[in-house]
Amino acid sequence: MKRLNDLESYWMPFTANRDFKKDPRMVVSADGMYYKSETGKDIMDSAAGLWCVNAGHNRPEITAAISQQAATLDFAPSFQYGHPKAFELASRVAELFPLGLDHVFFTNSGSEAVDSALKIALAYQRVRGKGTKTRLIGRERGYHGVGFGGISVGGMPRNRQYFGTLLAGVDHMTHTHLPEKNSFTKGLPEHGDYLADNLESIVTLHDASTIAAVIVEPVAGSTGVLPPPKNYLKRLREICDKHDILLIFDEVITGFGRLGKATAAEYFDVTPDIISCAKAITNGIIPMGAAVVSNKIYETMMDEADMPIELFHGYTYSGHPIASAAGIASLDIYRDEDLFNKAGKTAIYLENIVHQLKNDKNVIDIRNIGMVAAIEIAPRPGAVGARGYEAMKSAWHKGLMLRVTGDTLAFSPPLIAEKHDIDKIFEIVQSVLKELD
Ligand code: PXG
Repeated sequence: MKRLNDLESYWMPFTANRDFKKDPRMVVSADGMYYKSETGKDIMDSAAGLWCVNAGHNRPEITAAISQQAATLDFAPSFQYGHPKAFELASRVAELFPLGLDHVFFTNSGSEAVDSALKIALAYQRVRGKGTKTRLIGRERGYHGVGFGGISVGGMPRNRQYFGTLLAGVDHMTHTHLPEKNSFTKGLPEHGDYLADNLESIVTLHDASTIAAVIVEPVAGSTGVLPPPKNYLKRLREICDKHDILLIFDEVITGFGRLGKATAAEYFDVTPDIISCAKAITNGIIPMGAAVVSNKIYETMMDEADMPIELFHGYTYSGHPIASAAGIASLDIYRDEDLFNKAGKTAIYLENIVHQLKNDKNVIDIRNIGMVAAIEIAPRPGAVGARGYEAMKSAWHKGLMLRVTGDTLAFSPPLIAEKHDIDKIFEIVQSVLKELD
């Protein structure tokens, strides 16, 4: 007979299922900077959930907004009908995001936000009479979620290798990771802005008349935290402008304060044509994402579309009332607590503390920007990722939830983190590193 609640029924995402189920790491509640494990142990959250719980866990203002919304309007059809909260949240997001990016297309995740951004880029090119512009350009080591669009423009080999031929007409720029020149840089690497010129080579190869858009993470996250070389993003913007190519920033991680500003676009003073975002838009409490598009794109679609429905795209849950309520409540907290500025200040402390681990065992690089940092440890010969995985398991037993990608330990604490929280995270990390063989 099948056991109820055995661990086998749930096929966990991006997880070593077999190993997890032998020794589960289970959390049952959360508050502020901490989870509580099944056994009642406090577990410090060094990753803001999965880079999303920017205001910390269990914020009563957000839970109240959700329950009130659920009791008032639990669902509203998103096609051909509206409800006020989705419009309100869209205006609030537009206000926070760069000037000229004033239109918000809601999705339910970052993957959908990326796919929506790519589709909007293609539709825009077609509607304005540039229908040959169909190619999409991503970058090696990019992560843009797990939809077919996202893995096609993405540059993480394992996320692509089992999934067939993917989208046609995609090319990739080279990544910007230059450890031999830039290791242990605090903040933005000095070297590598010239790598933006790789886009010029791609344009020469395919011709600009075939390219719709370029998509990059302003700071690559999932691949192991790669801040862009100084000036790289500005150069990318210039090349896109020169060739009439749209620039998409995937800000699923960087959006809503992670770098100490509302967006990475603001932080780097580079305005893309579309921003995909998700995660912290609702403080992670309810799934939501968005593609935030320029006035030029939106107005072209509204003015030139040859059908009453200007864009044949959308989701049952686009702008869901409860997600919208959670989003508004989250943005209220970010504003009322001046959380993005606080993050900018704590980031300086984080930079200092994380780089103090430079001489610890196996550490081969440390990178940081805003409230994001990474410690890269040397792979064990013949077993890439093994040390990272063991570090994650060991940290759990020491009371720390640690995000690991390969042999890189990635840190993105909630933006409410105080100095003593940062101290505690890295005390635990140091003791993990000490014991790791
Ligand atoms: N774009 C970027 C830049 C992301 O980081 C997605 C798209 C996809 O979002 P969804 O909501 O579909 O998962 C992401 C997601 C990690 C980690 O620790 C990163 C993500 C998700 C889970 C774990 O590296 N990023």
